[in-house]
Amino acid sequence: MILEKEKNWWQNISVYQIYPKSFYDSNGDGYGDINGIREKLPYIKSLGVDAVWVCPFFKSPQADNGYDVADYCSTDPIFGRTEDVLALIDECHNIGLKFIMDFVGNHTSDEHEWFQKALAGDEKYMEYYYFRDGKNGKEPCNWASVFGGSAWEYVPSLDKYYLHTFHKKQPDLNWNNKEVVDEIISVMKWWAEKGVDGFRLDAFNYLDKDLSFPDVEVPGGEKYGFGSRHYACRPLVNDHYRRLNREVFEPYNLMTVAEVAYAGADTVREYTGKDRREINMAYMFDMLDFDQEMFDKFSPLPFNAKAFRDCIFNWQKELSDDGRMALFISNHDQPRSVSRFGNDGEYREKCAMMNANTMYMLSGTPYIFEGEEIGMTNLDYTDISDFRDVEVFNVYEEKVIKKGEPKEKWISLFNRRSRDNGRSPMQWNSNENSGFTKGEPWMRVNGNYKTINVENCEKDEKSVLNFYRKLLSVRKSLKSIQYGKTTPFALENEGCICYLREYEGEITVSVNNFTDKNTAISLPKGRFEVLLSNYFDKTSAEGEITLRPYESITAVRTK
Ligand code: TEU
Repeated sequence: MILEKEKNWWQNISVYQIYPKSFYDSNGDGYGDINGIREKLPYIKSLGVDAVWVCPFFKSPQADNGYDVADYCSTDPIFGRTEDVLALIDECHNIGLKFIMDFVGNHTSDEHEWFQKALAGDEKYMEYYYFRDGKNGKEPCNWASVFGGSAWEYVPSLDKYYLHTFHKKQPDLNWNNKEVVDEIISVMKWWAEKGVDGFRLDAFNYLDKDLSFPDVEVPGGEKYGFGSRHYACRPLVNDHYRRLNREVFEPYNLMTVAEVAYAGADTVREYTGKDRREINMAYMFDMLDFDQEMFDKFSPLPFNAKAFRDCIFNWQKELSDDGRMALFISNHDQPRSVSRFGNDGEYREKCAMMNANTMYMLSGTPYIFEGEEIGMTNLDYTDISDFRDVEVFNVYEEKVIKKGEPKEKWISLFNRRSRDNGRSPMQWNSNENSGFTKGEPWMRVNGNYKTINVENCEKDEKSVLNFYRKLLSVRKSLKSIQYGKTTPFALENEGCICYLREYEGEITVSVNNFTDKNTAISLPKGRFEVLLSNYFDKTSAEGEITLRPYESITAVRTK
């Protein structure tokens, strides 16, 4: 029986996201692992977060770093054993952390037993995936995979194609087949019984496909087009959420957060609305997509604080009455936020703190990604052999090898925009390989690790790390931040992001200058006590104040 007070335990939490391969290697094989996470739990706890979200650690050929699952109920040997996972879950609970598991349900690996049986022509298992005949000797339709190239792969022995929204080693599961949903439910229950406290649902808004598989328009010269409107946020997704909620999420009192690319506000309110009983919160991407040409991460636009702010404030407004969103500035698919939304040179530390103060004082649930709390930056790689991500390799093949575009241009774009920026090893100290491993790291450590690392941050009261700790404790102490309404102000300053949070008379402001110039802004009426400041000198503020370059404060009204 779940006690009333235990329900909605997830409402005011903050989460720390771990990419296990890059977090901490406990056995010297060059890969981060489950026991490595366990060793670092005291560090994670010291941040003041309430839960960890651990990216996939299941048996996998690692074509997409574990997002290609070959067996949902066993652990890949590079990460350890399932006993280690269970010990990690226990240890999390012992020190008061919840454990959120990454659940990859849109696809399996092509090495999963189900797909292997399908390839062998077993009709039952062919129905677990989308196998279709070709059209005029070509793919069933012209959809592109998220990682580039066609979304269909031909299987000569069956003379059929199968759909893969992502990598060709990630065939999409057919959620129109009830047996597939039953299988997923039993796997989810298996983990719930083992003690996981919640699921991060990977690409779950892609579960319903337009089964007529229509061709889409393609930009001039390209062979494949972006079919997302035929597979993202379609109606059956709600039905799936409701069934999973009824049979797994509610009975086990689990927290759920689903990735929902391309979702509009109505859809997010549907998924996460209080009375809908679907999922608890949505993890949308708009706030990270505003600095690129439509759908093309490798066509970056210069950072524009106003565009960032408009997007943030729009979502705060849309979800002010109902629905809940994840708040994040980085993850394992994204460039490092300090390099992206600020200045990672002279002002690196100030900007890392400012980004956090901008995002995590909003309404929603903070998700802090490993390394962000010490201000880790984008990569400094010089050769394609340094990279590890399949998306990078596909794009490199297409642009440099096939089209002959300059290699230097693409390496520099990868250092700015690729997913690998979020995946280089965690920088623990200034020892060899940043203290991440005693062996050969699976991916090269960023060359700046001697300066940017946890150990250095621990020694400095004014470090990014200590700012994060303070921020999380301030967030917890203020009802206005947890429950309040968000109202923007000082909108005339287009380089600033300033807002007020208000709840039962408590008023808090978050004020952030995203420019390298002094900027005057007017605070709302009253006198404010400064609780957080990335210049560490202001104690109170009132009326018109001048913000220094990248200055950022959170302050609560005292009268
Ligand atoms: O990502 C799904 C997704 O739609 C994107 O974040 C995508 O990875 C990105 O746009 C490509 O540039 C999830 C995981 O977070 C990601 O790591 C996996 O590769 C993907 O699903 C497939 O499982």
